[in-house]
Amino acid sequence: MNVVRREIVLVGAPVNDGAGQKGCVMGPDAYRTAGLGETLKALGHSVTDHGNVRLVHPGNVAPPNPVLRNYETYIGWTRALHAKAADLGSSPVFPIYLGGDHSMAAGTVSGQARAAAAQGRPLFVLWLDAHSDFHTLDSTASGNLHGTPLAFLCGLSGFDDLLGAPLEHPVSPENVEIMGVRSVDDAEREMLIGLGVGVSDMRRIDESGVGTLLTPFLDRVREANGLLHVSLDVDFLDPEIAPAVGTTVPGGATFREAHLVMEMLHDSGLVTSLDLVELNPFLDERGKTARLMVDLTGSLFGRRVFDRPTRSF
Ligand SMILES: [Mn+2]
Repeated sequence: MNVVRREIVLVGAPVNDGAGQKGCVMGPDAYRTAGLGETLKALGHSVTDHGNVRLVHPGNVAPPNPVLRNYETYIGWTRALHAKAADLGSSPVFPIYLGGDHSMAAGTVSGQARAAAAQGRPLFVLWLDAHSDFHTLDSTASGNLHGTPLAFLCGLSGFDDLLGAPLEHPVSPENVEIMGVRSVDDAEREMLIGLGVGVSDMRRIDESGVGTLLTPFLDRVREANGLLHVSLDVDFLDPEIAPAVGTTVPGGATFREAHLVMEMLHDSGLVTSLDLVELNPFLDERGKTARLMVDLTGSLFGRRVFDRPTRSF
């Protein structure tokens, strides 16, 4: 096995207030229980667990839209995770952020983007998800803030409370590829098209295959000497194989499609940081989804899927 040894840092982000239901708070410990660290060590990498990041309370901030739920903790988590990611991004480690609902990516990705800018390199983002998470604070109808981080990260307006100032280093919308989507609201669709965000929905995956869709994106990252952040939402996967998520949408990525994405990402050598988000262990079936997410992470770090003994539960 030819694996480049990486210095991996695990960072727990027990964020739950962006989601519509409870359970993601247990995500980081479910990954630890499912053997994420051991899996990565067995592949020859070094692994350090930094434990869980703690929420920073921002004080009283009035939400700009009355429908928004837990606005203050969105701000608090964004600031705490931004600081952590900006710090880790400036050192030669590979951070894996263990979520936590997807609102955490407002902090992790903006922090990585800050660190990338300090190195003079563009940050690219691969967003593997059933949803585009591209609502603004005005356009969201549910008020669940895990539907907004990608709009914030692309520099859309209205998010200045999150870091207390306008986002200094937004991700260029054309450097974002959303893959696996099958549930997009009209307001999001308009903004995605208008800004030129790359979207590979499930129909395009059905028609072309993930390999054909992923290759040109990876080529662009390489040509730009970019850094690549991958944000993997459990609901990217088909709910048959990954039931532990509060926002299941039928018709998601299959076992092999998901592993192929991870294997291609590994072979590219381009990925520099990773979020594992939206795992809700309360909805899992005997750890099945947590183990699948760990296995997929293993593929991203060099494991090949070959025969394995049948598991007995
Ligand atoms: Mn998501």
